[in-house]
Amino acid sequence: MTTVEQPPIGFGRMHRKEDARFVRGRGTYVDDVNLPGMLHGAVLRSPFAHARIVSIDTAAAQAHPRVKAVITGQTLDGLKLAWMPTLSQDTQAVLATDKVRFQGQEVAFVVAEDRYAARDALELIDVEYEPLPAVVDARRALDPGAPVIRDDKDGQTDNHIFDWGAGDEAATDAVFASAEVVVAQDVLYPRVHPAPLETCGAVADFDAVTGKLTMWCNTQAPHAHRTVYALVAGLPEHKIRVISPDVGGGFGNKVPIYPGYVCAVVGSIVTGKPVKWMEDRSENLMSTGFARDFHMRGEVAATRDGKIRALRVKVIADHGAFNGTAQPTKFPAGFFHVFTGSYDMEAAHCAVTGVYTNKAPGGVAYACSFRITEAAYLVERMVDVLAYELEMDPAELRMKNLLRPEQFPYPSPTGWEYDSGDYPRALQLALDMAGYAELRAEQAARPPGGPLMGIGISFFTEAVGAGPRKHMDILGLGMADGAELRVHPTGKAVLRISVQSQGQGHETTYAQIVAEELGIPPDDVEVVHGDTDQTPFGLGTYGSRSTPVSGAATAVVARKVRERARQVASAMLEVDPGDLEWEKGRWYVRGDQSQGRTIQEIALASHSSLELPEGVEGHLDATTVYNPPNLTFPFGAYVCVVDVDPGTGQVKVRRFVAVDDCGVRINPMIVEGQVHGGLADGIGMALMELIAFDEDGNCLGASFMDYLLPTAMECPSWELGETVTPSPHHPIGAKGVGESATVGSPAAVVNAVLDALKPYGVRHADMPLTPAHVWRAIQGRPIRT
Ligand code: PCD
Repeated sequence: MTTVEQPPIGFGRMHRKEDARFVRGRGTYVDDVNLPGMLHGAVLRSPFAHARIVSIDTAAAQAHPRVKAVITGQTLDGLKLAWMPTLSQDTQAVLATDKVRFQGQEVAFVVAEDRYAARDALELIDVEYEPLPAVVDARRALDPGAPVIRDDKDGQTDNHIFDWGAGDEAATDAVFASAEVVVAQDVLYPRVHPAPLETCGAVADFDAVTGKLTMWCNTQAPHAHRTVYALVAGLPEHKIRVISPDVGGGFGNKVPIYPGYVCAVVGSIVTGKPVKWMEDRSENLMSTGFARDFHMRGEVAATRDGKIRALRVKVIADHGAFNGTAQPTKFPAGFFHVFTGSYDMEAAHCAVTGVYTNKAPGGVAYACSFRITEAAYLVERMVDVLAYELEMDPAELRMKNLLRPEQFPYPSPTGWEYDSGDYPRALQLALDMAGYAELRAEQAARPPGGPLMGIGISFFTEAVGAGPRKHMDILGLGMADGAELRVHPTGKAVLRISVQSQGQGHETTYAQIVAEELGIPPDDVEVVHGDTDQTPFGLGTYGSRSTPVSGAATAVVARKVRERARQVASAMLEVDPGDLEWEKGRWYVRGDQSQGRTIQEIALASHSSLELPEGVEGHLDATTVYNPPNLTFPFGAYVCVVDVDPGTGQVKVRRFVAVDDCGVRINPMIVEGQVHGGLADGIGMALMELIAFDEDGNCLGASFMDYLLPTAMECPSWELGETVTPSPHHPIGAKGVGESATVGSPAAVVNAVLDALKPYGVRHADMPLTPAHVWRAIQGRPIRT
């Protein structure tokens, strides 16, 4: 148990300010928004994965006494809204006009007086489909003769989306050609879903008199959404207000713009009333942004004594029916090219081919800064596969190859510059905490044929904080973020930021950054976010970018205010500004500590009749836009211990040691909470979670009965450790951490299970390692999903 006494004036453990409303059930989520006269929308979805639409008959639904409007693709076509842009510069059907391309695709939208009537009326819509063969396996999508999914696109004659690569292919091939040892392994990162507890939804309210659209929507990126609506609908931005209220988890699922949002807007325009649309659980799992679905073939070249020389990987990326991934434009495979991970090597190359399949669009960065989870998993699996082949201890193999502290800033073979790190120290700490030698001794003492135990290690490096405007934009919007800080006369402050909390505790940590810089207690700093009318422009919260970008903006804007305060203090104390020294919360005269003014006194004076020097404006406020010079590179070392019952294949996670380094921690308690959540996520993906399809493209996992989420039952009591290697370019030395554990933990769990299965000669098996899957692997029949 953590005890928290006084809230710190700055960094430190502090209970989350927002919890006062959350634990009392007083949060305001989008489904809590109820406007006078509000109507309810529901989406009719395709039962087929691939079918031509022959006809849609909406007459019976229109005749339903409580129905106000029925909208189809044809209605939208007339408004030029049947298709919308995706965040990857593809197009996506809002409501299908010609064909349906995945099971669960949006076909029609009913607006009714209540949500039950809206749902009932869906059943009155008669759609005639002509089923087509479906492409379900991404590895078959480019086969000659495979049905072409996107025949709506001019010039698209197959299911190919992009080819993309990074690294030096020739140099890599040359190392492979001369390597003593080469191992190759097919590794699948299966399709999983972020599955936030709160599903996606919106309330659209178009005011025909003022021409203003107000959109309550649980988006992770309110400003980016507003700009896209402006571009699509031709409305000026000041006539659109996006309000993202309290959000019940995002995890990347709430980054894209979904057809339901656009339908709610159209519904409001058509009916003249506010329209609410909330999806249910199955809709969320079936049709909104899934994650991963990367088919990878990794190869590692090494010396016989275990020095890794090169890494090479080919990927088939399944993007579903519309390319709806979200990542900086230049990088269609996201940041997958950090796949060399934490290791020193001569060369590396990755080649990624993106394909369409008849599955829901997505590939969102689920707790993953754009495909880093896939990359970290691949390299950590490959290192264990190499250890298996060389019969080396996986900890020793990692120690031998980890980047050394003196190599930072480290230019990676695929173009990154890792900012800072001390990797061996983090791994050693994790091994010590776990008691690695004793665990290996326990394992060695086990009699053959009995219960199995395995020890799995993973070491990860992330690249978070997208990103420098020079390299990074989404739909042409640079990834810089604004911040505004205003100190009231009484010394209380309001901070306005562009990023959007979904449970991370921004209202607390951003107040703590201001507190650290200005000495104003965090309880006196109000953090305003999630409303485009009230906050400066910025690209939102995902890819653990808030601390690296917006956290930096907050520190910078607070420092600007501190400088303004210095000018005011100099007028108050009648000394030169250069003769003032800062201590937290106060400017004082150098050499005479007793002569000083607190930030609160200065705030009042700045609003008073005090005469200020030439060129110094009154009031205590500032704005800034922060364009990060580089990403931040958090890292960590994880050790997982599992027990496996060879009779049933049941895996139990006995222990999990996680050492994370995210640079300076603003609120260590929040950081630990973030890590706990991510570790649970990792256990879920490693052992339980899979969005599966049959060969016709029917989605088999569209409920929590099939799509299993981890609970406390599956999780051990986490053992956390930390090292602190500040980011040299971040104003407060912080790196992002929100996704670290989700990125790092799946490989530790999988490596542990495969370590346990070693006596059976199993080198690799794909996630999720369900009991059936593990049992089959033991029988020598590993299955591919
Ligand atoms: N921190 C501190 N320190 C440091 C770092 C950090 O303190 N060094 C903290 C902050 O402030 C915050 C948190 O922690 O509060 C986090 O952060 P970051 O890392 O920066 O992150 P952000 O941006 O804020 O967030 C985001 C993330 C993500 S991305 C995800 S997935 C997830 C995470 O976050 N999600 C979530 N976490 C979480 N939590 C919760 N509760 N919920 C949610 O939803 Mo993506 O891309 O979207 O997929």
